[in-house]
Amino acid sequence: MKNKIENYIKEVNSFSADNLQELEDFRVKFLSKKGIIPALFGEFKTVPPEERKEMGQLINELKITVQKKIVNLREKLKASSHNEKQLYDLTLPVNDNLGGRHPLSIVRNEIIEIFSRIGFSVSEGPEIEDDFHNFTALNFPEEHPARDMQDTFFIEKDPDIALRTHTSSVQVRVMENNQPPIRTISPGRVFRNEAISARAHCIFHQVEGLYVDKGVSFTDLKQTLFYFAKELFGEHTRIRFRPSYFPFTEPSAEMDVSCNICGGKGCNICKYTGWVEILGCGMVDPNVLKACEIDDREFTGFAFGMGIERITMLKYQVNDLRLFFENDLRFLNQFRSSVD
Ligand code: 2NL
Repeated sequence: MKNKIENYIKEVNSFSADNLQELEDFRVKFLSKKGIIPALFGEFKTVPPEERKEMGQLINELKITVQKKIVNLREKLKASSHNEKQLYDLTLPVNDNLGGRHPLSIVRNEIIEIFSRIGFSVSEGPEIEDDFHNFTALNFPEEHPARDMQDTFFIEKDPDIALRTHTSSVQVRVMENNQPPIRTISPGRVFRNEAISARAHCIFHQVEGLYVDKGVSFTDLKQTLFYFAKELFGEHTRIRFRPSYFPFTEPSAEMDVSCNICGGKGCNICKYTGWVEILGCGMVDPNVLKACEIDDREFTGFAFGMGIERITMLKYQVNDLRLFFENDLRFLNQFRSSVD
């Protein structure tokens, strides 16, 4: 019996399992009710008294060896299955799913690029603005509807602090801090208290432009924006101006480009007019220059503002503005290969 037990101990010591099933079979073989160790304890009853002490110790040694072996192997098997999950095959080709620019960023960058080629700098400013920079300096009358809760998101009242409704507020800051010549564009997010629909959103993106110097005229405005339209929509693009009104410009106009889809022949994008509106513009109102401490007898300027969503919709024929904000990959992936 002594020999038999010693052989079992050797067997257990040299045992190793490749998986949990093999380990379980091992446990059953030794420890289950009908296993080797209970059988040895059964045999123990027949051992003569003078050998009992030694046999008892040997069987216990076997039992402990088996138990330790099981704990040990279980730990090892767990660790190695964990390692397997973390093994990377470094010979595989790299994943090319790298994401890409958002369509609004692509178009914004393109607009910035066009204006920087003709000497415009880029200026940025706070999204939370005071009343002076968002309204008063821009010649909004005291009772103008844009100053109303219904149109603007106010954060505090008295003094009024609100989310900016246009990036003109950035240009007011540029004029306050710099004397002409000033040539700058300000891209950024703006906020208006509007119901969300296919054509309107409470957050959208703008690029505004401002040029102030001695002798800046409406001709400069027209030529600059004509150049811009041709660069953005193609060299055959034509432009036209319609009179309009903004508190901060006088005279004011809206600019249309010949429809980039049908080339002006008429389609459902341009509603069969051949023209699509892309921006508002005008000569900076002298009151705005004065509010920013620029001498309105010495300097004149032009300014313009456009919605990036609107231009992106025209350029890529997107028919619902909400798509820009939903982050649906089926939509965004269509722009992935575009360079900015
Ligand atoms: C539009 C129209 C416009 C301006 C923005 C501007 C800025 C200063 C002074 C005067 Cl600091 N004007 N910006 C001028 C005319 C139109 O935006 O439809 N935007 C989406």
